[in-house]
Amino acid sequence: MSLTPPSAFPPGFAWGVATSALQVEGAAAEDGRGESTWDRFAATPGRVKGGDRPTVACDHYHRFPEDVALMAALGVDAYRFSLSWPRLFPTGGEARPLVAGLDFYDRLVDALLAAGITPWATLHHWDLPQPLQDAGGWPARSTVDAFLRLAEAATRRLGDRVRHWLTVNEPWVVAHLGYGAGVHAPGLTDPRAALAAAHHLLLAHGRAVPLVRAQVPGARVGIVLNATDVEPASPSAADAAAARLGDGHLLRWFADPLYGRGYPDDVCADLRERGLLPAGAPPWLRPGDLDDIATPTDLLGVNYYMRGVARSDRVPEADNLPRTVPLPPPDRCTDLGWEIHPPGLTRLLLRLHRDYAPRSLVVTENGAAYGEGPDGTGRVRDSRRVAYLREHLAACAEALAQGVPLHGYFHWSLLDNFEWAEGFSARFGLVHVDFETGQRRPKDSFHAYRRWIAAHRR
Ligand code: IFM
Repeated sequence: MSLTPPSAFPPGFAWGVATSALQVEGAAAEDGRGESTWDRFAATPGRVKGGDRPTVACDHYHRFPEDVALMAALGVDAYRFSLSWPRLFPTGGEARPLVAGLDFYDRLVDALLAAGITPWATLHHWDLPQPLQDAGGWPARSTVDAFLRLAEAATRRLGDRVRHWLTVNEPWVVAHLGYGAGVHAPGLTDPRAALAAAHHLLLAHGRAVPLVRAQVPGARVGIVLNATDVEPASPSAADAAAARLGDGHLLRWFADPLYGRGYPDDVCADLRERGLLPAGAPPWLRPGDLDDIATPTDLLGVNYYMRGVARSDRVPEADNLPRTVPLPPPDRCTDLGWEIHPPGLTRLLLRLHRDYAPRSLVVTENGAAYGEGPDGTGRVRDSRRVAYLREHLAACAEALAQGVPLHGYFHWSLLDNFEWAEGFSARFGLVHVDFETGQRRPKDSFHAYRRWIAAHRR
């Protein structure tokens, strides 16, 4: 499968797969678990494709031993999973976590360790307890304190065995798709609330970092950002400005404060122009917040899926230069229409290394939605995912060759799962899941990744 030599990846490089609690666990009403914003959102007609609900999902809550065995067969070093917030704190407001919820993660972690797989835990991968949302959700500062109780409880119980902790997954998505665009839970369309949510997600991250370190000997802690390399559609000045601003909203708004630079001036100016920020300090920014957000971390997680191309809407189309970045042909898009562009991953990693110099970079997610199912023999021939995987692993190797301190790659996802507003229709797994029976079938890409890992592990 590969022309990339084993020496391209350093010894100790973490080969992994990723999932998140809401997307795979199911067992929505078991052992005292509370309702999350995604349970409520999915139960609301018209919000999730096909009316799909995550109530059972992949039933990972019960089938995790089988899933750990699959990971062992795949040969991964690491499994990135998330903790279900409402499984630990059903309302988010309890003083103590639910023992049954912690017991589940205990069993999962022990099974992983017994299989020689390193657990990487994400504290918040979008399943906010609904009562916390009813009290204001991420736009409310009180949610930060509730998150710190989650971080404290999780690291206290698991910190003797879990060293790798990721605080928040993709704050841009939580804030802007959930509170701005309304296409994710909780489904609000208030861009000012989205900005407050983004700030509180960053603050929650920054304040959790010392707390994790205090409880976890030798902790490796960081945050996960979704990012892409935004290219201008043409060489025009207007498209260059659009690309710069697009990158500002998507990446710099998060990475700049995380690395001690505060919120970027050009994005603040754009938000003021659009009436979304006041002339003075934003109402959600308090003294000391930016210092907390900039607490140094051990690693930066990057989720990369597709290329971003910016075309200015500030000049009439007729006055702009012709596009030099053509629209992608269908065979360079996944089933969700996301453009496949592996060089963008190399460029993104190089750029993060150059501009922010994180101690370590990890690709915490990368993958593609393709719908292939079992053929008459039960085999799942997902050759498009095999190609996607190979091309992106080669892009990682290229970044390493150019000096990026990249220390891991986690494929999204181990299993087909509940893909948020797309429901079960978008399949990202290396393993096919029959959502009627729960049956797992490793796809061709599973075997391709297994061979790649065996060939490249040092
Ligand atoms: O499924 C999601 C995941 O939960 C967060 N990152 C992107 C994936 C694919 O959309």
